[in-house]
Amino acid sequence: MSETTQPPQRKIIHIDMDAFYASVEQRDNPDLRGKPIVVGGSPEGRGGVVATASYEARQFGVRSAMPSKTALQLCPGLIFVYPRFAAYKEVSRGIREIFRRHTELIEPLSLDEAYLDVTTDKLNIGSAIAIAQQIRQAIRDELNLTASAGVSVNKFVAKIASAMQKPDGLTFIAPAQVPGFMEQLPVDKFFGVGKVTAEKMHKMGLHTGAHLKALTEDELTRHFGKVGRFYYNVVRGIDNRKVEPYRETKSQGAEDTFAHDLTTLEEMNAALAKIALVVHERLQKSQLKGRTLTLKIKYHDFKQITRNKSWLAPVGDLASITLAAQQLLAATDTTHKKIRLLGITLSNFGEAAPKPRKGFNPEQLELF
Ligand code: TTP
Ligand code: MG
Repeated sequence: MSETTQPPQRKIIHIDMDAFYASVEQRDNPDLRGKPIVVGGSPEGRGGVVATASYEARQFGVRSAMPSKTALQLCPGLIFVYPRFAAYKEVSRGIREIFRRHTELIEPLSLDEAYLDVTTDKLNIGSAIAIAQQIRQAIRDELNLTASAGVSVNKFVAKIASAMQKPDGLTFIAPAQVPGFMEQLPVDKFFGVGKVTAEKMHKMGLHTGAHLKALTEDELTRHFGKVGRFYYNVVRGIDNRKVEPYRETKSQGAEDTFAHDLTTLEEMNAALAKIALVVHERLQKSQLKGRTLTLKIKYHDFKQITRNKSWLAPVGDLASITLAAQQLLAATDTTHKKIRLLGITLSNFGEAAPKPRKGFNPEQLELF
């Protein structure tokens, strides 16, 4: 690749709602505003952990994932609120709609958090800082909530930046600042998860990005495995992970092209039973059930037809899938035409929940 084909420097925004569940509760119930509240857990302090705390409660040291009992000890007047997930999902849809005004390159990490790539933006605003401000303003005006934003050249820096001036803040780390920013970063912050890794680093005398930068790529991979290479790059401000939009699974299926064309109904039914097994397994993995089954038939002359069956309630069990496919097949002309391919697809899933991808786990990353 010649130097002139270098892609432009990316503009990445990370947006994260402030005290998300708690803020939604305070928005919807004026009695809770300005007060220390938590969502989740139990007021008797008998059990359970809190999901999140309002910023008023955080002043007492109350935090996410803290046992209710501890939270109550820190803040005796603490108000416990039962979660309303439907309301949080609704807000989540709302913020995504706002993001979509500027880009389709949106990667949600959870209900309240997403990366946006605005290297090019729909409204030609050009400035990632201006876009982030407009998004924050729209969230305030239209949803009556606040969000914090981090703006920089890659995902890693943008995510850390968004937490730096919470709540209701925007932090921009300019390209020229990125190397210095990474060098001063404490390793624990740096690696988000990995308490164990952070401890290991501390024991090795590694406390900041600068310490990591002093190690060679070989040394880093020797001590930390494959992810060492990620560390090597990211500490130099290099994080080429793309913003990958979450795409909802619209259909799930499998098909088989046969070595010899099938001529008898018996063979065809046996082939469908095998394909149904694969489809069933895939549906189970993605935890989906479909209301429509489509059978695809390709004949030896390459002509292709499809037949559908729909149910009122979603279907995902092997027997129903196999039977429906075989019934659809039986209703076609199977006596005069040889078949070279059969396929089964399930679709019409309704609303599928996005896979939880909360947090940053470098162990699971595709490394450059
Ligand atoms: P976060 O964005 O981590 O936290 P937050 O939005 O409450 O606060 P802030 O970003 O201002 O620091 O998580 C978003 C929501 O996810 C949070 O409101 C509740 C839920 N959550 C849990 O249920 N358990 C947890 O351990 C965490 C961290 C979050
Ligand atoms: Mg948040």
